Amino acid sequence: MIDQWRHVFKLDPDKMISDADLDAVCLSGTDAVMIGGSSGVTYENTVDLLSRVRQYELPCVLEISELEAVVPGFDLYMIPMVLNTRSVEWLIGHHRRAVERYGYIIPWDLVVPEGYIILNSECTAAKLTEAECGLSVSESTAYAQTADKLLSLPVVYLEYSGMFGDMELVSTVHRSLSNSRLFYGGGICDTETARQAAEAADTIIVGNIIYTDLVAALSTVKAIKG
Ligand code: 1GP
Repeated sequence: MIDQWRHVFKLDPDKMISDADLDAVCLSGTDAVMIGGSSGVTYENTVDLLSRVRQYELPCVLEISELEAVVPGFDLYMIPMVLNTRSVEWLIGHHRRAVERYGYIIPWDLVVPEGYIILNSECTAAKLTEAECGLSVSESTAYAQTADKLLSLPVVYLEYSGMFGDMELVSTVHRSLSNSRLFYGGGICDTETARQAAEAADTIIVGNIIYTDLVAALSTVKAIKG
């Protein structure tokens, strides 16, 4: 399923979205909706958002950041493993606890691990996971290749959440990958940033602009699909 995705909207269960805006997002022509956030994600707000998105036909996947907020009924479960964290917890620790507790009911065929490389030190995810963000191009590429060639992760995710990233770095990382798909997220806010990011990566993830300028958010789909 993820191999065809070029554009994904990421919705934060902790943020309000009206029915009309959600309707526009789900009918925009995007390839999927990903539900996830770095703070304030609960079982209740995740169930609520899933049931609203489920009224539409597009795939809806959960990016897990909070064990207590794992809800059944998603098409896929994306599992971030933060490669440039200083804490083993965010690389493998939380994952070990989740498997120990829920291993017997985990639908493994729906699980997609993502090798996260967080590059904006100001974003909530970077602070939460104690990510070492000041990476050079070669260090970022080496992390990506570790994910691709050593760990065989299906997705490498370059996360600049809140700022538009260095597209040369993204392109260089992209060229270094053999099998992993490259997701890019961060600061996509109009047709131009969407087009540039889509040229540099396989899949672009559009988040915050949905909540601040819906028309601009919808234009990011047209930029790469239309
Ligand atoms: C966040 O990568 C996504 O996890 C999207 O980032 O909110 O900056 O669009 P933005």
